[in-house]
Amino acid sequence: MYINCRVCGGNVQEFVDLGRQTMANGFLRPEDVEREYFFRLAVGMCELCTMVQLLEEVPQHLRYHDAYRYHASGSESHRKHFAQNARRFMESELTGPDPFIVEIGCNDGVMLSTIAQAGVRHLGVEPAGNVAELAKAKGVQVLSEFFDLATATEIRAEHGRADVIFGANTICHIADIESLLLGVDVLLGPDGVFVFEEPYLGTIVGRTAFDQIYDEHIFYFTVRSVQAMADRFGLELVDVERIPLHGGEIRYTLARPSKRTPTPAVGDLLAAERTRGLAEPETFERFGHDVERVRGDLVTLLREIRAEGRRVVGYGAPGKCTTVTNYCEIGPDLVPFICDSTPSKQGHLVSGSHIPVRPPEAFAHDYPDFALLFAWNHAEEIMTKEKAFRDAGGKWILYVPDVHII
Ligand code: JHZ
Ligand code: ZN
Repeated sequence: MYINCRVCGGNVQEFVDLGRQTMANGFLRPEDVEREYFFRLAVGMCELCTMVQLLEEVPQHLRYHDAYRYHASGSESHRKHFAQNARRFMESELTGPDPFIVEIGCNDGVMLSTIAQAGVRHLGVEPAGNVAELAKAKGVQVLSEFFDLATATEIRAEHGRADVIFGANTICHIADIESLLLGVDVLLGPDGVFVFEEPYLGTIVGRTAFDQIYDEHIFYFTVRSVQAMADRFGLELVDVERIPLHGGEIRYTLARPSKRTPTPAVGDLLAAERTRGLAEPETFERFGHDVERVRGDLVTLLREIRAEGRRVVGYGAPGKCTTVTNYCEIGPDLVPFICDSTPSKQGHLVSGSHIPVRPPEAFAHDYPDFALLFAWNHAEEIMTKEKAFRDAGGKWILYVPDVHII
C-alpha cells in the first residue's frame, strides 16, 4: 500500500507493518477497555524526498488532550538536559534586547521553566491541558493550542516575531507539517532559528529500536529528509548535533536561507547516512527482519522463564512499551505488571496489551527474578536507582539492540 508524502506529495512505500495497535500514551482504566481506539501501525518511505512516515494516523485531538500521560520532567537526565538547553539559548540566541522564545509542545515546562525563572520573554504552545497546567504552575506562559499556521499568526500579532522556535519530541508528532512550517515562517524573526530534537531514524534502524514507532511519531527524521523538507519550505538546515536522549536523537537547527553558514556536521552526517544506506530499500528490508527476530527472541525468553516458574516484572511504562507488548503479543500472562514512576500512569493499563501499571514500590516490595526494561533509554538512571535489585540476585532483560540479560 502507499500514500502521498505529507511533505512533498510523492509516493510513500510501506516497509514495515507492526500490526493492529492502539495509542502509545493511551493508558486506560480497566472500565474503559471497550472504548479503545485501534489503527494499523505501518511505516513507509517517500520515494522522492526520503521522508519516513506512518501510513495511517490517529487524529491529533485523540493523542493530545487534558489527560496526556507523558511528563517530560519524569527523569533526572531529561531535567538536566532541558535546563542546559535553556541556558544555551540564553547565552547564544537570546542575547539581544527583549528576546522572545516559543516552544512547540512545552509539556510540563521542563525547558521553559528555566527561561521563565530568568525573566526572559517566552511562550509555550501546549494542547494537552493537564501538562500545560503543570508548566503554568512553574511560572511558564502557556497557550493551550495546537501549533499551526493560524496559531503562529495569532502569536506574532500579539507578541511579535520569535528569536528561537524550539520543539523537543513534538515536531515529528505533527502530521500537518506544511501548516507547521508555514507557521514557523510567519513567526520566526529574520535572524531567528528553528531548533528541534527528535528520535533519529539512524538509531531506530541501527539499534532495531522499533518501539520508537508508534502513533505519536508520524515522521522518522534523517538529516537528508529534514534538509529536503527545510529546502522545500524556504528554510536552511544549518546545524545538526547528535544527542543521547531517547537512545539517540538529532538536534536540527534551521535558519532563513544564507543567514548562517552550515556547520561541517551537516555534511558529515549526510555522508554517514549515505554510507549506511539510510534511504535504501534493502536497509529497511533488513530492519523488518531484525524486528521479527527480536520479537521471536523476546517471546521465547519470556515463555521459558514462565515455564521455569520464575517471575518477570516490567520496568518503566514509556509510550514505547505499547508498541512492543502489542506487536509481540505480550500480555499480563507473561508480564503481570509494569512499574512506573509517573503517577498518572499508575492504576491504569497499557493500551491494547492491558498490562497493569503500578508504582515502583510494587517492584521493591517483592523483587521478581527478572525485570524487563521497557525504559531502556533510561537504563543507567534506573539501574543505579534499583541497585538493590541486582544485589539481591535480580537480572535485567533488555531487547535493544537485541534480546540480552544483564
Ligand atoms: P521515556 C516520550 O516517549 C513521549 P516515552 C513522547 N511521545 C515522545 O515523542 C518520545 O518520548 C520521544 C518511567 N521511569 O522518557 C517514566 C520510571 O518509572 O522513555 C516514563 O513513564 N523510573 C513525547 O514514553 C518512562 O519510564 C525512572 O527512574 O517512550 C520513560 O519514558 C525513570 C527514569 C523513568 O519516553
Ligand atoms: Zn516526500
